[in-house]
Amino acid sequence: MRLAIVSDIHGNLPALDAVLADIARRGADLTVDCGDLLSGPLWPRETADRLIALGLPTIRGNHERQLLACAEAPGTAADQYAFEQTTPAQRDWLAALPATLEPVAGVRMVHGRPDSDLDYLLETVAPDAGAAGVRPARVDEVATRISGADVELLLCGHSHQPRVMQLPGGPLVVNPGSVGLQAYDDDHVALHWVRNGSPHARYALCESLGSRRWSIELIAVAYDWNHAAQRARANGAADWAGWLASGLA
Ligand SMILES: [Mn+2]
Repeated sequence: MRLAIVSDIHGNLPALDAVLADIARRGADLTVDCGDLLSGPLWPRETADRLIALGLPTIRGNHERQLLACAEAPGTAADQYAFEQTTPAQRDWLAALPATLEPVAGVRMVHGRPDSDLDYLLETVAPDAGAAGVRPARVDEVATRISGADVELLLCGHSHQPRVMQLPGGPLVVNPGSVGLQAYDDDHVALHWVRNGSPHARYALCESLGSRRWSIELIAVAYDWNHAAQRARANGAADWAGWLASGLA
C-alpha cells in the first residue's frame, strides 16, 4: 500500500496540479487530503472544481469551518475571498466533509490534532521556541496530544511543515507539509512565523512495509510559484505574494 498525502492546498491550483502530476509519475494506490483546501487570494473556485472532480478522501480543516462562517459574519481576507469566489454547491461540498477519516484500516487523518483543527500536532508555539515562536514538538508533547490514537499511521496537516515522528509503541505521525503555501505568520496561541525556506509545493508518500512499518518520502515539487505570487498580488495580498515566491516570512 502506497499512499500519497496532500494538505493545506489553500487554493493554489498550479501547485496542486504539479503535485498531482508528480504523484502520477511516482505512482500511488490512493491520494488523501488533510484539509485547508481553498482559503487564500489564489484560485478557490477552480481548486474546488478540481478537488470535487477528483473525489479524494478529504477532511475539513479550520479554514473550511472559517470559510463557511463567512455566511454569518465577515471573515479574514483569505477566508472571505474564498467564500465570495465559491459557488453554493461548492460550499455544500465543504460543509459535508468530515473532521477525521480512516481511509485505510490503521490509518487516520486529522487536520491539526485529533481534538482540534487550530492547534499544531508536531510543533509547539511557546516562549521557549526562539525567534520564530514555534519549534518542533517533543515526543512527550505529541504523545499527550494523541492519547489513545490506536492506529499505525496518523496523518495531520495545518502547520505547513513537513515532519515525521515515530512515537514509542506507535503510531508514526506524518505531516506532509503544505501543497500551496510555504510561509506565513499566525497569532494563534502567540505570534509565530513558519518558513520552509523554499517555495516548492510539498507532499508525502507513505509506503507500508507490513508489520506496522511505514517508509515515508517528504517531497518538494517545483512549479510556477511566480505565477501564484502574481495572482496573490493582483488580488491585493502582497504578504502572500512574498511567501509564495520565497518560502520565507
Ligand atoms: Mn489549518
